[in-house]
Amino acid sequence: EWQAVHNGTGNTQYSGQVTLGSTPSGSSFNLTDGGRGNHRTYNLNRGTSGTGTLFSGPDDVWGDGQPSTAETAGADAAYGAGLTWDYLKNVHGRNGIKGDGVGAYSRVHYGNNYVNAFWTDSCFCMTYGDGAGNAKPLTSIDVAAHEMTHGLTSATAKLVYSGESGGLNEATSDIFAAAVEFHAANGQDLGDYLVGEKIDIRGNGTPLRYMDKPSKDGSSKDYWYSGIGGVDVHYSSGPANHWFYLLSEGSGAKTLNGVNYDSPTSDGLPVTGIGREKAALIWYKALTTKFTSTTNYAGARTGTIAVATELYGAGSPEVKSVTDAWAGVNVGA
Ligand code: ASN
Ligand code: ZN
Repeated sequence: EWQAVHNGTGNTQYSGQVTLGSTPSGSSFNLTDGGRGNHRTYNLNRGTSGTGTLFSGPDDVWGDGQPSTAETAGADAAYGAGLTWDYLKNVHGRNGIKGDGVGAYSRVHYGNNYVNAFWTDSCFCMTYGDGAGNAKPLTSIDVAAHEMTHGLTSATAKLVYSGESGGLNEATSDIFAAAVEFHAANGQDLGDYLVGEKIDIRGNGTPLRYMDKPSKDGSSKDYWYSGIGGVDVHYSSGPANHWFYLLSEGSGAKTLNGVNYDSPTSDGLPVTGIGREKAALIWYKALTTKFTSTTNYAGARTGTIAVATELYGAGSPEVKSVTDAWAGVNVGA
């Protein structure tokens, strides 16, 4: 099927000047990305329901980089959604969240002083607040990828959003948030294993979450323990986020793109990293071919070892690292 693809210019808050897919309509343009399943970006203008209005205008230039200009959050959200679409397609061969080529939509300027973002299955859409106080608009690349990945999880493993499966659901969103950010590296954002480092959601300059040592946030768990299913899913995600870091980069201190990491293991034994591309491929294949709605940490270990065995062979260094990384977060045989 032939589809016209048209590009405009976005002036974003977090990524500078970028190319955005847009659609000509009469003498105007709107923020519908024809090259990415007609993903649309809407302005809620502080409302909390419906879609508000599709961003449109005469010049095909979206935003000016300033958060006070309404289009800017739209440009950032559209860019993050496009990068996530491209990541799924180019890295995993997946055509959209459901694999059917159909785009979702984004809504920005949700409510007043709203310091969160969220995915909603029923509208197949993601929504962003503008932040409050020091907290900036939540439209950074990693937050966009995190929210869109909730749609991917809902379309695949359907990990129930409570207990250990809920922690794995949250970790899946953080893992692909990091993977998209690294894949998108564009000079301003070289990628990191932090979540929300650009939005100052805590107001003190620290990230929302740390994948190398999740407890750095004061709440997340570094290691699995029996009973972890009883904590908030944004904290029980810790061991899986930590597993992804260990598998990607290996254990111990490391500096990457100017960020210092410090990844200890629960057993004190070293883990050899296999690189984030292989680690993300293993998680993606486990999510889409092994995990079910009730997969827990033990099941995630079994599923990822099975995938690594299929991809790289029994006894491969990759299988050893996957196994060692789980042991490093206290998930054993
Ligand atoms: N921003 C949060 C998240 O995506 C919203 C929530 O708690 N579901 O995890
Ligand atoms: Zn989430």
